[in-house]
Amino acid sequence: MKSAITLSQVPEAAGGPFVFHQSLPEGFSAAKKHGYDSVELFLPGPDFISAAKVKALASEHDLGIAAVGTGAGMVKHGLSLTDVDAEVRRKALDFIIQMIEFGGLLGAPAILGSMQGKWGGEVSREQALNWLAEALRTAGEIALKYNVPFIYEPLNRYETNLINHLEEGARYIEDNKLDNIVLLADLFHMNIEESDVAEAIIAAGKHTGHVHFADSNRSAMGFGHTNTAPIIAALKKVGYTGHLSAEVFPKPDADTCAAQEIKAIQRALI
Ligand code: LER
Ligand code: MN
Repeated sequence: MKSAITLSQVPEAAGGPFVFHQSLPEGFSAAKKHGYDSVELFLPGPDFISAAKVKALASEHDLGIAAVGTGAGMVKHGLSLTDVDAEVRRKALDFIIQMIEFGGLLGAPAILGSMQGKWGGEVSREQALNWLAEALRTAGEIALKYNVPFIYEPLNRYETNLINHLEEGARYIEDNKLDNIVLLADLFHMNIEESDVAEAIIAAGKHTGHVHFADSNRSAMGFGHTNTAPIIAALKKVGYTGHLSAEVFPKPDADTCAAQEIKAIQRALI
């Protein structure tokens, strides 16, 4: 398993669980200084910076790109794949496709988190899950052209009412015969929803493709009360070899947080 840390360039997400918010050159250099293998990027959109410039930064700092988030489509533009309005759904999918293509040029998968939206009002749960499956089918096909998967993230109940559990996500992928879709095990969401995080990872089996390595309070691992040993054992048991990525609050400050998280990742992987 490898380590990653989040770099955000989205002012609307300033209070969110992203560690470094300064310019990308400064963020890459901070990630390297702390000893991370890779960075995870949270950008305003696909045109914020060229993939070539990001590639140059990655190679200058000898860092990988673990993944690119798509949440700006929701926080900046209010786009969701399960919106009642077909035009909003179309724009949401278009935004996601462009982020897949941007990430694809970097060899990095894109993540679907908050842009999955919610069901309610005129939209039934069944309808929303059908729209989501259609969008995931398209996303998986496009990502395949770049030889990367597309990452679907079950979120806690306060952020979505679609899929809140990892195993539910695995069944959904299988029942809808979705190819090239992997799950994101965000340990913060799982701490809220799962009765046992390690067992949930084992139940989801081969489907986990990315991990947000956050403690119970969404601070750096070790600043909350998560017991990492059974979780790491579960990830090893299902053959997970991807990133443990620091999508956490920069508390008490970004540098202390980054230092704590890399220490926790290195200890967990011994
Ligand atoms: C995104 O990775 C995530 O975990 C969400 O909570 C953001 O809203
Ligand atoms: Mn997450």
